[in-house]
Amino acid sequence: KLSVLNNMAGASERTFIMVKPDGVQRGLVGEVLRRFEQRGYKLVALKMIHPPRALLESHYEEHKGKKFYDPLLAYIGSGPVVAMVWEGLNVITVGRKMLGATDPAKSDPGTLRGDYGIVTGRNIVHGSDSESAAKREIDLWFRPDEVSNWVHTAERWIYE
Ligand code: IDP
Repeated sequence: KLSVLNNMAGASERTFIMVKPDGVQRGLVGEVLRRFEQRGYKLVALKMIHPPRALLESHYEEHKGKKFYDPLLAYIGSGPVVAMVWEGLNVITVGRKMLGATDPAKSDPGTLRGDYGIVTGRNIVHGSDSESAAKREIDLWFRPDEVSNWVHTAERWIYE
């Protein structure tokens, strides 16, 4: 029972993670999934989608007007992506650490971008950077019925 565990407060935090078109083309979908899954996070939504322009304009609205905006939308819209929602304690912050820095050259080895990327414009994965971004992005990419609530039977071995 969840309520028996001591350190599960906050374990329902969710983040939006996306394998970008380069990650899909390079066969890294399984690797991204594997890392989050084996860390102990719970996968609650997953789909492949070739994102329409309007969705990307909304997703990247904070970058509108920047010099990398048009190339960014062309890049992310160039093929299917794998969108997912992961749940667990501190998953937003820890997920960003698992991704590495925006610029793969500044990402530590052991991070996804640090292991598989070289340039910022092909940095393989996206992850929400705050609670408000996570909520906004999950609502943008998934309908409520596409997100599953399920009990992770290993959670008493993941949480104290
Ligand atoms: P983040 O994805 O690590 O949160 P943001 O600054 O929000 O980083 O930028 C969103 C995405 O835009 C980056 O992941 C990257 O794909 C792209 N991007 C950001 N800055 C540049 C740049 O200077 N050149 C090319 N692409 C960039």
